[in-house]
Amino acid sequence: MADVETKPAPTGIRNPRARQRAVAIGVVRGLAGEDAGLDELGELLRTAGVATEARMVQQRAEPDPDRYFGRGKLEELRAEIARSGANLVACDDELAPRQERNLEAALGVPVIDRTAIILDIFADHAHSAAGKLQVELAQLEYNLARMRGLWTHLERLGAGRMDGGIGTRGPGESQIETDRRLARDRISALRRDLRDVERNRETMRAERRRSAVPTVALAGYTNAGKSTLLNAITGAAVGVGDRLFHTLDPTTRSFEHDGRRYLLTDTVGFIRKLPHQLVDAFKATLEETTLADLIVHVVDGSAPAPSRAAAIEAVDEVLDEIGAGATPRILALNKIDLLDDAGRRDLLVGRRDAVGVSAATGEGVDELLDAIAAAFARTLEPVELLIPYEEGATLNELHEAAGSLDREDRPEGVHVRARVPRRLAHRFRAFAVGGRSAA
Ligand SMILES: Nc1nc2c(ncn2[C@@H]2O[C@H](COP(=O)(O)OP(=O)(O)OP(=O)(O)O)[C@@H](O)[C@H]2O)c(=O)[nH]1
Ligand SMILES: [Mg+2]
Repeated sequence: MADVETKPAPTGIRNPRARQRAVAIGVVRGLAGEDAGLDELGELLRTAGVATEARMVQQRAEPDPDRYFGRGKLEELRAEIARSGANLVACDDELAPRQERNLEAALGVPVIDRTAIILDIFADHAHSAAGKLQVELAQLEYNLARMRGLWTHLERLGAGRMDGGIGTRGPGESQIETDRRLARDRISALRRDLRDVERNRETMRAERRRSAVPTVALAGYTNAGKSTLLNAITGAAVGVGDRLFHTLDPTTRSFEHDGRRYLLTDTVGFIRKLPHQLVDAFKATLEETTLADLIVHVVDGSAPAPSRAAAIEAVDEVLDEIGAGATPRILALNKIDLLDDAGRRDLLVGRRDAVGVSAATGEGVDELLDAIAAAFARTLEPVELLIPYEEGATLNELHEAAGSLDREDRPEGVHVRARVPRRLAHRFRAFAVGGRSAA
């Protein structure tokens, strides 16, 4: 050991070789010099392992269609890159291929957009086979659009490489066209594989539906604390992390409250300007949310009011988009352990649909469970049934569907008054007392 010189790890100085250093850029539409959007871009970059050296925003109605920024601002950006020593520009919006190309040409450093960063994080965080397929599909779709851009660009420059040789390429077909065809073939194959995954999941879901246990989905902005809340409520050990998009695959666990069993599902988080390629590729995952009886919308209650409102709005939008807009919903304002009394009051004032919780300390979790039970109860239909003794299976099913039963054993069978989920009530109609059920 003595003759091996071990260098101490550099402290305080970043390793310039390993680090990518970005200037974060964005367009602020409308008024307010607020750059909350770039805070989030900074978080995305941090999650992707990129340091943010500087930020630059331009206020304008819409980004420039050719270069994103206006010409003057572009000059400033070039100077900022030189000053800060950045080796990358990261844009808060998805760039059109043309914008990306023109920016790179004007700036002399690679330019990445918000969608590429999010896709990169998803690729890094995907562990399951399904997750990897979904991410690859989204990436290919994103790249295919860019390839097309590149292709027309090359054609215009007369650089499209013609290849009439033997092999897979047809005469006159350029390399880029071949690449595009391969990408399309791969996209078809991925969609096929995903349909198989979807079929498996559908079988599992059908089982869950048959089991009559109410399902609750946790939905919310990335990093809001959904997985931590799942763990707090069900005692699960789902991974939690202070980075964006930690969870990509859905996890379902059960819990009991007031004699009723529930299933609780944790799934992928949302973000503002969620890339449409991901919404498309993650359809199967997002469906977990659309099929729930109830959605608990988890919010980071410790975030500043404007970004909290923006996050709530973004989640509502995605829920609408995936067809879960009409599902009953509770707002769980999480991380209240980080707020003082005044902060908590401000958070909850005028919000009768919301519960303040801390998934970390367990505070408010019982109230949340009560709220879940109450919201669920509103979806229940009262039934009065007479179930013959030989219908043991039906009685078990009823137990699951209704939780506690008001039962009385009579000579001809079990007389029961209960409340069951509306979607299941039809199963018990055959045993209804006096035709229509009464409360
Ligand atoms: N102080 C505090 N921190 C919390 C609380 N709940 C979660 N966190 C922290 O917030 C971060 C994100 O938590 P997760 O549970 O991974 O969040 P998520 O919503 O599942 O995030 P994604 O899976 O990335 O969408 C982690 O660092 C948690 O430790 C809370 O009630 N209080
Ligand atoms: Mg999570």
